[in-house]
Amino acid sequence: MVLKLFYDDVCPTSRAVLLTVRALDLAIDLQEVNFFSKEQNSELIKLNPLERLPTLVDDELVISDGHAICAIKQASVVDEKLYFNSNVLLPRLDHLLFPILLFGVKEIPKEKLYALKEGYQILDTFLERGPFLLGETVTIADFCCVSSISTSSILLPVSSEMYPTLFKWYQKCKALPYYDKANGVGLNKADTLIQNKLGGAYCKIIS
Ligand SMILES: N[C@@H](CCC(=O)N[C@@H](CS)C(=O)NCC(=O)O)C(=O)O
Repeated sequence: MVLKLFYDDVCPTSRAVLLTVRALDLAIDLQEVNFFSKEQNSELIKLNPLERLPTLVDDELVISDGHAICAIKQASVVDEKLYFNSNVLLPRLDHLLFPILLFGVKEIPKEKLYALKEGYQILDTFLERGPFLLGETVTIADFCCVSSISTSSILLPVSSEMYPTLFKWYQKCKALPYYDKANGVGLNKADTLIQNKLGGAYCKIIS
């Protein structure tokens, strides 16, 4: 049976899965779902009561975590960096973005920005042995982290002076042949969405 993926490319973890799908050239049935009206997709709700995106269906198996979906197709040596993304980068990004996207908040508290900067700093250190997170070859750990970092860079651009290694890695990820299709398109949508939510309050923060 062909794998089926429910996703919204506005969401970073959906894009991490799209990067994995494109890199491995997997045959997959892509089902785009709007995150803001996902409850209208009865098939998704039936399969996944958590209503989480992304959700992958592989015959009887339903997986509703982007990191776990990526890992189905790649060995578990990357686990540590995946957990760094799911336990450090993503929650810090969510704490910043969700109030803006869902509750009309237009100001970014200093402490939340500090937490995100700390995430950038840790990743910058992780990448010292680069060029990718696990060395010479790009892995799903890079896909998961770049989908988060690219989203957070909408609010906090990756400074080449403060995070030189992270900056170089981000440029390298952006140069991957499938990057634009798998991550760039949804990222632009996320950028527009955030700008609309912030309205006049929108400004890039120069760290
Ligand atoms: N740990 C999950 C996080 C996924 C996640 O938070 N997805 C959001 C969209 S960006 C979602 O579907 N949230 C459901 C909700 O808030 O109702 C993963 O790695 O896939």
